[in-house]
Amino acid sequence: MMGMNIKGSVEKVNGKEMSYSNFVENYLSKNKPVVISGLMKDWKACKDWVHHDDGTPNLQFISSNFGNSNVQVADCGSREFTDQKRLDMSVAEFIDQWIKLSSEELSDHSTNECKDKALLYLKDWHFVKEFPEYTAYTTPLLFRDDWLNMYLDHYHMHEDPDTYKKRDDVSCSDYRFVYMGAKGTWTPFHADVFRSYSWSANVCGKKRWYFLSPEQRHLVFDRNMKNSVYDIFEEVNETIFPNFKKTTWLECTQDQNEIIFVPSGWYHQVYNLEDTISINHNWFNAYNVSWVWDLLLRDYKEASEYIEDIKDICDDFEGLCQRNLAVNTGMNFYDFFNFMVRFSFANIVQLCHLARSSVFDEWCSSSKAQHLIFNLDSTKDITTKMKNTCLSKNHNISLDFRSVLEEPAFLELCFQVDKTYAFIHDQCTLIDDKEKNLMGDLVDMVFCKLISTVVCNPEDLVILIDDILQSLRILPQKKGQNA
Ligand SMILES: O=C(O)CCC(=O)C(=O)O
Repeated sequence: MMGMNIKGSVEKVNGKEMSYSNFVENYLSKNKPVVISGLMKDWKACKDWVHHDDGTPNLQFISSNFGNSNVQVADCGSREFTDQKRLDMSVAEFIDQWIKLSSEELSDHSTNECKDKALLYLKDWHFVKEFPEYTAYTTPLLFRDDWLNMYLDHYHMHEDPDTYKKRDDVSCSDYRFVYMGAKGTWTPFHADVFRSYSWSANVCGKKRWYFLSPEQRHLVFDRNMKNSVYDIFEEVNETIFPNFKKTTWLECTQDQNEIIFVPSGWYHQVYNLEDTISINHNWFNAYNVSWVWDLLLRDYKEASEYIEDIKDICDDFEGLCQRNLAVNTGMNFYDFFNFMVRFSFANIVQLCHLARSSVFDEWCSSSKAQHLIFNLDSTKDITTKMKNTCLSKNHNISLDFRSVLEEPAFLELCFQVDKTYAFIHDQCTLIDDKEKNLMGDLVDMVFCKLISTVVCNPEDLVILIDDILQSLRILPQKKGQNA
């Protein structure tokens, strides 16, 4: 860490003593990193994947139970563009190589011969998607308000199956991962996908983290703001990165059974100080969804500038920019808008149920109702920012409330949204009977006129949310006053 200015350590707190609102107030809404203990007590992964005598990974257990899974493994010694080179192999092959390398390391200790061997790091293993019935862990309450994974459990991110099928099948199925690597494996300097939040839990081992706040982002880029530093411990070239010397850092060592919260847009570099297995999720919600849109807009501008010179000869320049955006960033404007529309509809359905099922006029002051209203308010803010883009000009977008309500995936999304906010706010779920038809439920409601709504552009969504919030907030009050 020669020459780097470490200004402090990431705070550590006991998760058993922290309420949800405390976490929101102090970390989520402030976008501040924290290490939390006490949230992994009953995880099956912590029992099955670790040797309890010495805390090392139980590689035999993982290989014999999940060895056939095909994964991507990073070669920590080889750089490929902005990341490490990736290799495809089975989990069993990866573990065989790990065991072989560590036994050679022991026998070659005096000769240093193992220095040239590749240090392999299994990353982004979609473990929950592949082994849902095993239930390796349960997501702690603090991280449950996860719009991204809730949506991806029922919908694909990309609407166009021909263009994106291959990518969707594996890499975009969800953002819940297992990471496994020997001591010395590491992750280069980066900020997370979509500028989402992430949490990362150490099932065994120790990690060292180095953090740079988003306010200092400009200091780690080259003069054109195109490329950022890859490895903060390499000699950073001052001519290319003239401002790097001005950076200030937070550091921390994350122990076994601790979970680190990585806020939006914070750059970080990570080292496994011991043989380590971790579980991590990327997610976003009302507090950081603006980061996602800001990134999409910035990446879109970059994508269109990059191919500016073919604009005049290109039949569908806009379409090409959006395809490139989806490939490079992981989603494009249309993917994001479709997501926002469906997620808003699901929140609206929940609010309608809450309003109808409550006998009290103050139904909308319950923490669950307030959360749903907050979600819709933030969705409205983001959608307002989308108004002056191609989304307003494309006449092929059409999401009507009635058809979406009839999608089986939407029904499932509604159940999950209901369960999630009931769990967070310790309230009962509203929709008990899976066979119940949501349409039928809504028919007798004053605001069912909105069922005929068709959303064709961001403006329509803004109007819909405004309309719904106004009706829902005002109607119960009026009812009370009339009674
Ligand atoms: O554990 C690692 O090696 C990297 C994890 C990471 O970058 C993250 O969770 O955002």
